[in-house]
Amino acid sequence: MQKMHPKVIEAAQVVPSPRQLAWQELEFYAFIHFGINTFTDREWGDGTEDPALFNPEKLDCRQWAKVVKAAGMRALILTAKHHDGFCLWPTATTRHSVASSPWKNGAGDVVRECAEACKEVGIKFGIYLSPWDQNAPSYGQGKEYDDFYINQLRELLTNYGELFCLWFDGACGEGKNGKKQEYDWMRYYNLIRELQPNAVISIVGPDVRWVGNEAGVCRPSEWSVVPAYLSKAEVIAAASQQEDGKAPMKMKANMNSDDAWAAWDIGSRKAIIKNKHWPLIWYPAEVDVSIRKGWFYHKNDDYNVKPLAKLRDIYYNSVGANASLLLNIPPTPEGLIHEKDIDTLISLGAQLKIDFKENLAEDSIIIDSCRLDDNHCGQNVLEPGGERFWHSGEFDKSAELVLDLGDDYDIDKVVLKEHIATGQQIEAFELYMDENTGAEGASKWKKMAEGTVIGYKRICTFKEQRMRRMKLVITECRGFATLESFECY
Ligand code: FUL
Repeated sequence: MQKMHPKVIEAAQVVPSPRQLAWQELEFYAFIHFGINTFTDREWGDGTEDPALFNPEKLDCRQWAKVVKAAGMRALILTAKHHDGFCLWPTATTRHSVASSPWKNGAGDVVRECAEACKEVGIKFGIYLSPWDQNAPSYGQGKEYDDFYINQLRELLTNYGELFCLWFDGACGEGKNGKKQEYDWMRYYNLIRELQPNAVISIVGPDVRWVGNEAGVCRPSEWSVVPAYLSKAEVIAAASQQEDGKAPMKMKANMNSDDAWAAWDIGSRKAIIKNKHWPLIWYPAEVDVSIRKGWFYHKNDDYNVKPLAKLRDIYYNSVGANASLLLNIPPTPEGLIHEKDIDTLISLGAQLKIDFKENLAEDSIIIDSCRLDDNHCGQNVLEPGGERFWHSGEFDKSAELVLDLGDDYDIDKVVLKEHIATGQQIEAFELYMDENTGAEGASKWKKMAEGTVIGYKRICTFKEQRMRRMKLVITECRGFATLESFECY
C-alpha cells in the first residue's frame, strides 16, 4: 500500500449525514417556479407588482404532482417566495401575498395545496424562500429583516407537514447603491434544524452544493468530498446570478485562468492537497436546470421546451455522474403545467423505465480479487437493497470484480454505486467486457468505459454489445474501495 498524504486519509473518512443520504436517494426531483412573475411575463419582479395580478383560475397542484411523479421524479420544490417578495401562502408577515389577491377571494394557499398534492401522490415536498426580497421594507435593515425572514420560515416549517429541503438562492441583483442585507444564516439554519431536522439545506447551506451553472451539466469528476470553503455563503453568492436575464458564471468559461480551474476541479487528490488549510466536508452536487429557457412561464417559450433526447442526456450526465437533478417546470398563469411540457415529461418517465427495466446482473456470480473479510465479499454488490457491500480492504496495484452473467446478453449500460455511507474512495476505474462470450476458453478483455468518480451513482454507457462476462478494475483509490451495486442493462 502506498503512503497517503494526510489530506487523502482525511478525505476517505468524510461521510454523509443521514439527511444527506436520504436526500441523495431521491436522485431526480422538480422545481416549480410560480408566482407574480407568471402573470407579468418576467423572470425577476421588482417588488412593486400589484397582488391583484395573481389569479390562477384553474390552479391544480395535483396535476403538477402527478406529472412530476410520472416523469420519474421523487420530490418537488415550490418557490414560496421569489425575489419580488410575493408570498404564495397567506403569511402574517406581510400583505404582499395571495391573501391580497382575487384568487379564491384571498382565501387561497398555494403552498398548502401543493404540500397536500405531493402527499397524496406520494412524493416529497420542499420549499424555496428567496432571501433577497425587494418588497419587504425591512430588507437591508439587518436584524429587522432577519426577524421578518425567520417568521416566514417558521410559518413554512410548522404549517405544511414534513419538508425534505429548504432551498436558499444566492442571487441578489441589488446594484452598487442597492440595499445590503447581512443575512444571519446561522439563525436560519438553527431554526430549520430545530423544526425540520430531516430537511436538507441546499445551495446557500451546508448540505447540498450548487453545481455552479444552470445549463444542466456537472463536472466529469463530481466529488462529494470537497473543501469546506465551498459552503460559505459569500463564496456561493459571489458565483450566483447578479443581474436579471444574465446567466451566472460559466464553470468552463476560461480554463486557463486559475479561478476557473479551481471551480472545475474541486475534489481531486490534487485539489484537496492544494487546499490544505480547509477541512473537508461531505457536500454533494445538485444540477438545477429548467425545461424551458426561463425559470418562470412565458408563452413565447411554448415552442422552446427541451425535447426528450436533451432531458435524457441531462439525466445521464447528472444522476449518472454523482449529482442529483432538479428539473424546473413552470406552470402557466392558469396554474397548470402546459401540455408541451407534459408531453416531454411523460415520455421521459416512460423512457427511463425502459432504460432501467431489468437488471441483467441480478442472478450472476461475482469473483473478487480481494476483500476486507467474508462479510464484505464481491457477491454482495448483486444483492438488491444494498445493505451489504463489497469492501476491498487494502490492496497493492488494483482491485477487481469479475461478473459472470451466466449467459450472453445485449448490454449498453452499467450502473455502479459506491457504498457512500462509508464515504467516497474510488478515484479511477476501468470497465471491461470479455470478447470471448462462451463459457470455455481464455478471456479477451476489451475496455468499455473508464472514469474517475463513482460516488453515489455512475451510469456508464456504451454501444450495445453481446457479452457474458464483465470486469471492473479499480486502479486508484483513497486507501480502499467499496461498491454497493453493479447493475447491467
Ligand atoms: C437563480 C434565480 O435568480 C432565478 O430566478 C431562479 O430562481 C434560479 C433557480 O436561481 O439564482
